[in-house]
Amino acid sequence: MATPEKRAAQLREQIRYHNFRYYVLDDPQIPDAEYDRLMQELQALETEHPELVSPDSPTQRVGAEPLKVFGEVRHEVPMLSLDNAFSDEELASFDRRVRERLEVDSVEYTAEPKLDGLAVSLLYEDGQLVRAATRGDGATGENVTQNVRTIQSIPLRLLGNDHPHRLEVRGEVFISRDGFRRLNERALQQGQKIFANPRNAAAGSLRQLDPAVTAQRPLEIYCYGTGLVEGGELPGRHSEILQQLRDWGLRVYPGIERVMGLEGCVKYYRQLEKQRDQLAFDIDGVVFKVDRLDQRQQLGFVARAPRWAVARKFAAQEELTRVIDIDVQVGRTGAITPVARLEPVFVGGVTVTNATLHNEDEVRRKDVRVGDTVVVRRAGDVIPEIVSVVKERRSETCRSFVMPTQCPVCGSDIEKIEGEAVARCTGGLYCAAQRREAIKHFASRRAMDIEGLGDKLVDQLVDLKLVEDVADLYSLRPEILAGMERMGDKSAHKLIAALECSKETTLERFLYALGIREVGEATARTLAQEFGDLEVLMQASEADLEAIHDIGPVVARHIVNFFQQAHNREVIDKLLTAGVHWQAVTVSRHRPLEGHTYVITGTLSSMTRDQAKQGLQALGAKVSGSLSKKTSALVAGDNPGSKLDKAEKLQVPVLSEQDMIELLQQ
Ligand code: 9MJ
Repeated sequence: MATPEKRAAQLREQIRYHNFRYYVLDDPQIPDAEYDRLMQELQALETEHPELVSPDSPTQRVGAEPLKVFGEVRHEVPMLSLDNAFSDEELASFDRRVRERLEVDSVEYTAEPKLDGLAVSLLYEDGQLVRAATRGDGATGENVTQNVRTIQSIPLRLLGNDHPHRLEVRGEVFISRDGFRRLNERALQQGQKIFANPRNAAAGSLRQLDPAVTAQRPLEIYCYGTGLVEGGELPGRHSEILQQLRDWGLRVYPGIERVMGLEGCVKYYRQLEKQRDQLAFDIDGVVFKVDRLDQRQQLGFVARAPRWAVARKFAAQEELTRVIDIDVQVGRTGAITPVARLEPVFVGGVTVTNATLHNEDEVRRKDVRVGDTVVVRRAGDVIPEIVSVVKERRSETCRSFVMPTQCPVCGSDIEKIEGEAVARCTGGLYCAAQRREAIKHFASRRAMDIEGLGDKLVDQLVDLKLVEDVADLYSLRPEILAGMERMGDKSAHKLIAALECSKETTLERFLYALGIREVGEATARTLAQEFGDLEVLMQASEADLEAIHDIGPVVARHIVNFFQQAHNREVIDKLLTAGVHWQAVTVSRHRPLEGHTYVITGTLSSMTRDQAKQGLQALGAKVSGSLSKKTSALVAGDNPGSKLDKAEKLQVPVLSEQDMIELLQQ
């Protein structure tokens, strides 16, 4: 007779294996009743011998107490998002860029369905699931470990014993169409709110504070990649890594294929598009990824998406509805956008009541009139738009849109500059609509990240003149906030805490938050890195700004204009006085390689290509992936490939690794 300890281990091993057959392979080997008996025996053993319970025991999926809030997880390897391709042409450009950068004629891709769920990161240490997190903004996500543990298709312990010491697996958590239907049926029976679509249901379920609730939700996963890998190695191709993940008991979509070149991608896409409605779950496109990891490394990434992958989105979903009215919205920079108010219509998983018409020219081009029957499209999570008018259904009473000459919010003149598509309200921050939008932008996640300051609240604060500029936010008092609609004592105090917390920021976030025209996140970062100091930037001339790579005359003028306005300087002063602060940014002023462009090829022996790149950039150089006559020099490591020949043809100087090191040490 086995000892209780041995028997428990045996049972766990068996249950783990049958879980894998059932949830991952969808191919159970034993009847449910037999599985239940194994589970009951293990539960009985663990009740009798609590010291035998281990966190990765199959009985321990719902163990934890409800949380108050989710903790934060910083992703050690950022979770990138994907660039989209909305047409075959865009897919072809992606493939062309990849081939050009790699200097090859054809590339092998893996093709996988693009699930419409939530990206998650699963961290395994020595084969045990130790942490799970949502993607969040890609840099930081929420710790949802205890919820993820309740998802049966996610192993608490990997099969086999040849895993890296630390392995981060990434995938999409979702709810199948059938699961979604059952979930909503149950909600209806219990008089609860129903979910709009499977994606919302999955998001809502994963972000439950009580894991016992999550455990009741039919969440599933498909894994599609890895992040951090330490103490071990993975194969050199994405397709092989996916196979390895399957072997470790992780659930990977079985229909993922390796395809050759653009032609292979298009063929896979067409096939899946046809099968889309027969799949058990919603997908919104196909993801193509360069299969060879060495090629991926060579391609790198831009902003928040890798250069080696693209999501080819399916055609948008469309429905018919009627235009009830056309009026205009005033944006943060005064841009006047005509908006069609629609009879509510369910399209792409949500009820749509408004659609943007972009600008006056667009209204004319599409000839949309009040009363028209129109095709509305909602593609993925993109803003709904009117595709076309069904002219056959137009009646005599349909009325054309007239662009107002005065701002509907503040009454200031609307001006349209020759050659520009957009008309603007000239009211600036006198206009309540512009103030409102400026405040929303200031508070937004990627700017000052003030949690709990929602759009509706900003509207009230501006309407009641409690907040006239962004700095006024920091003098709000909890008693006042608590009196607002849909606010209470608790949320008021939470918001005050969030405001307090937002005061500690970075120069780049602060610059972005100010909402200077044409200064997006990337420009804000460049400005922070180049100037390092707000005061210095505020004194900069257009010429100083234009001297910076990436900043053109229009942006430079907007920046100088912004800081020249006394009003803006006052607001900045008020913000700093309120306690908004950031850590000093160190800038490298020694930029001897400014204006030079380098290309690096081949394998370096004393550093990685990334390190070399950073070294050159720190001295002001640009590092590019492709050679041209304008390239200052090619740095060639071992096995340099065709770039070396090309450099010789173009008469571009070639540096050895040693030459580059000497350059860096200058
Ligand atoms: C989805 N959503 O199905 C990726 N994804 O890869 C697949 N998402 C992804 N891959 C890198 N299949 C970033 C995101």
